[in-house]
Amino acid sequence: TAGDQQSDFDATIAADGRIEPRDWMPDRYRATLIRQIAQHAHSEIIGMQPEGNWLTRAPSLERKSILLAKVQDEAGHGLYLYAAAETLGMSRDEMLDLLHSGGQKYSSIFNYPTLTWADNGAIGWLVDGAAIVNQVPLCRASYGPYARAMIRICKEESFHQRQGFSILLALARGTDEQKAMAQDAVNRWWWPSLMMFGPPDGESPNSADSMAWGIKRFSNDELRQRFVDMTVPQAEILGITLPDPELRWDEESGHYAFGALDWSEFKRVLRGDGPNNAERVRRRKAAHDDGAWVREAATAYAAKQAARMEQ
Ligand code: FAQ
Repeated sequence: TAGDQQSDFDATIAADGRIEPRDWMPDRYRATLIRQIAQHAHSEIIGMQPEGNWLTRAPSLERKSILLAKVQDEAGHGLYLYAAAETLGMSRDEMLDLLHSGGQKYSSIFNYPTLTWADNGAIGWLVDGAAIVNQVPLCRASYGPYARAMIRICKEESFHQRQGFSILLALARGTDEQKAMAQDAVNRWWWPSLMMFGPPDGESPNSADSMAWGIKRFSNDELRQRFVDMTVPQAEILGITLPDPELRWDEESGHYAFGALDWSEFKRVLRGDGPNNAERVRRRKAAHDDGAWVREAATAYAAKQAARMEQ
C-alpha cells in the first residue's frame, strides 16, 4: 500500500541507506532531485565556456594540455550527472530544452567573464574549490546514482583546484604585472564564488526538505563558512589579498568572519541579467544546433546495430 511504501522510504532515509532508481519515492523527492541534478549537470557544461575561452591562448603547451583536460572533465561530469538525472525519469532532451528555454537553472558563477589568463587560475582555485566543499557531502546523498557520480567528480575537482592554485602561484611569483593580474582576477571572482553556495539559510526554500531527505547534509551558510575557513590560509601562501576589508579571524567562533554578500547581484544574475548570461545561453544553443548531425548519426547507427542484433 501507499502507506507501506512511504514507511519503507522513511526507514531507508532514517537508517542513512540509499534510495535506488527502482525504489518507490515521494513525488517531491523525485522532483527536487531532478531539479538539483539537472541544474548541476547544466552548470558543468555551461561551465566549460569561461575557461574554454582561453584554450587557444594558454601561455605554454603544458598549461594548454592541462586546461584542455580540465575542460573535458567538465563535459564528463555533465554526462555522469545527466545520466543520474535520467534514472529519475526525465530525458536528456527534455533537460536540455529546459536549459535552453530558461526552465531550469545553472550556477550563477558561470555568468562572469574570463578577462585574463589569471582568471583560469581564479576559477580553478576558487570555483572548483567551492565546488569541492559543496560536493564532498553530496557523495553521501541519499539518492544512489547521484552519490556515486559525485565520488568520481570530487576526485577530478581536486585536480582542477590544484591546477588553478598552480596557475596563480606561478603568477604570484612572477613580475609585478603578473602579480597584479592574479590579484585582479581574485578580486573579481571572490564574491561570486561565495554566492555559489546559494542564498542565506533563512532564504533557502529548498533546504528544509533536502536536509530531511538526506540530499543536503550541511546548510548553504555552513558550507560557505567552511570554504572561507579553508581558503584564507591558501590566499596567504599565494600572497594574494581577498577583497574583503571585514575578513578577520574570530577567536570566539573559531572561524573567519567575513563581510556581507551583495545578494541583489546574486538575484540579478539568477534573473538572467549577469554580465554573460545571454552569451552563455546563445553559445550553448548554437553548440546544440551544430551537433544535430552527430545526434542523428548516432541514433541511425544505434538503430542499425539493433536491427542487426535482431537478425
Ligand atoms: N546559482 O533553496 P536553495 C560546478 C537557486 S560547481 C544559480 O538554497 P538548493 C563545477 C536554487 O536552485 C556549480 N541558482 O536551493 C565546475 C533555487 O532555485 P530553484 C554547480 C542558485 O538547491 C567548476 C533557489 O536559488 N554545483 O559546476 C544558486 O537547496 C568549474 C533557492 O536556493 C551544483 O549545482 C546558484 N549559485 O541549494 C564546472 C551543486 N544557488 O531550483 C565547470 C549541487 C541557489 O528552486 C568549471 N547543488 N540557486 O528554481 C546544490 O548543492 C544546491 O542546489 C545549491 C542550492 C547549494 C546550489
